[in-house]
Order: sequence, then C-alpha cells, then structure tokens
Amino acid sequence: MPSSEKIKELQEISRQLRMDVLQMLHKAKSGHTGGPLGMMEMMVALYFYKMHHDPKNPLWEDRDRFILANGHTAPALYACLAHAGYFPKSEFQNLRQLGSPLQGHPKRKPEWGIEMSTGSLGQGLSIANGLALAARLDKRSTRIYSMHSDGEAQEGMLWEGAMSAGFRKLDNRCCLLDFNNVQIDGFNKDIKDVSPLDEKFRAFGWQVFTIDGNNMEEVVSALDEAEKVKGKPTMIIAKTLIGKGVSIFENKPAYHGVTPSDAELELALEELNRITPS
Ligand SMILES: Cc1ncc(C[n+]2csc(CCOP(=O)(O)OP(=O)(O)O)c2C)c(N)n1
Repeated sequence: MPSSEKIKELQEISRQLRMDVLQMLHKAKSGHTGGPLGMMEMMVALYFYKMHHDPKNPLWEDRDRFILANGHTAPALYACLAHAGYFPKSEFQNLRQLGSPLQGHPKRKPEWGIEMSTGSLGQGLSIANGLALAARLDKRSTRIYSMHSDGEAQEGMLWEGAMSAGFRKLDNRCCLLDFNNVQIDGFNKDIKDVSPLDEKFRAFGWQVFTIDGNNMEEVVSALDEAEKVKGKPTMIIAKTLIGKGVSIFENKPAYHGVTPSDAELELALEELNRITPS
C-alpha cells in the first residue's frame, strides 16, 4: 500500500481531472458527464500509480496497455493522458471537433497514449485479451488493463471475452468494471439487472475483487492484489457513484449523457474547489 501522502496526491489529481473533464465537456457541448466523473479514482490510480508507461516514449514496447472499453467515458482518459504529458491540455478545447484526435469515443493514436478505437460496448475485453495473448507469446512482462461498465455487461461479446480469458488463464489481464447501477435510459434494475457479476465472473474462471471504486485506498490495494494473482485473469468490480464529486450530478441517470450548462459548470467547479483530500 502506498503512503498516505501518495494517496492524497492521487486524490488531488482526481479532483483536478474532474474539473478538466467538466470544462472540456462544457466547451464541446456534447458528450457524457456522469461516467467519467464516477470512475476517476480508478483512472488516476492506473495512470499515476500502477501502470508502467512513459509519456516521453509512448511506443515503448514493454509498456502496460490500457483499453477503455466503455469508450463514451473518453474525457476521463484524455484528462489522464494530458496530465501525464502525452499531449498539451490546450487540446481539450478540440474535444469532439471534426479532425481532432480527441473524439467523443477513443480513436486509436498510440503516440498520444490512445491504444485502441473503442466505443462499441462489449468489444474491449476481447481486444485486451488479444494484446495479453501477444504479450505472453512474446514473453513480455507487460500487463493489460481494461475498463468496463455495468451497462456493457449486458453485451454478449463481453461474456465471450470473459470465457476466453478464463479458459486461457490470462493472468496478465486485469479488468476494472465501473458498477454505478446506471445506464443510458435509467437504473439497471429497471432495464436489465446484470447482478450478480462477481459470481458470473468467478464461474468463468476469474479472480474477483469487489471494492468501493471511489475510495482511492481500496482502488490501489485491489490493483496491487490483482497483480499477485497467478493462473487467472482478475476482475475488479468497483461500486461507484455516477457523477461523483458534483452533488447535482451524483446518482442521476439524466447526467449519463448530457454536458453541464454554464450555471451547472460554475456550481460544479465551485464544489470541486472546496474539496481537500482527507
Ligand atoms: C454495442 C453498443 N450498443 C449500444 C451503445 C450505446 N450506448 C452508449 S453508452 C450506453 C449505456 C452503457 O451503460 P454504462 O456504460 O453502464 O453507462 P454509464 O455508467 O456511463 O451511465 C449505451 C447502450 C454502444 N456504445 N455500443
């Protein structure tokens, strides 16, 4: 477990990046607000604590890979990559503009740290499995991470990938699943409940961790524990709050896919500015 200073540093980055996400979405006037805010602790823990990567040498062959399967949450990825130094934050101005590398869903550009085009839910788990199999063949110590969502767990292809990773004992694979109980049209329970996900993944041969995904200590410790698992892929099911950090957006399906108005942005930034890491 990292020091309490490191945890505070990661919490502080999460706070700053939530503000970046809101500002870029506000400028773009289209995109998804709730998801990126809710999974920020996991994204920050990956990019600023766990993953081996080098923004100065983005194509380093032994880098760990990250695939954002729930691609509509791309602003969270862009905020991490810019903060790490892959590209300047001024690029946020161009989110979702024609010709910009920062599209509404990730468009592959490894020089900027964007490893794969994603957004068709369900596909990312298998893409990441392919990278993991290649790393194993090449005898590299690379680990392959991917982020998923509860709405995505309604897609059949996710389960084909889950079956393959378990069968092939891909222990260089670690998935995180943003379980906020919300999808595009409302709460999962009113649309199609995917529970119990832990039992389902275990049945497919995975080691499962269930955590509070907005608690930085739990996130980093699950990532550390996942790395120790041998002979199985690992799944971190993270309970989160959609819209986390901004009370007017928290746990509100309506903010799955809308961007903040001028007044909402002002309120949100004011609230995030008041937070000091505990
Ligand atoms: C294959 C596929 N079908 C439908 C969509 C449209 N879509 C975009 S987001 C979304 C809801 C996904 O739920 P979740 O990721 O849990 O939503 P969030 O937590 O961000 O609210 C859907 C169905 C898609 N991107 N891909």
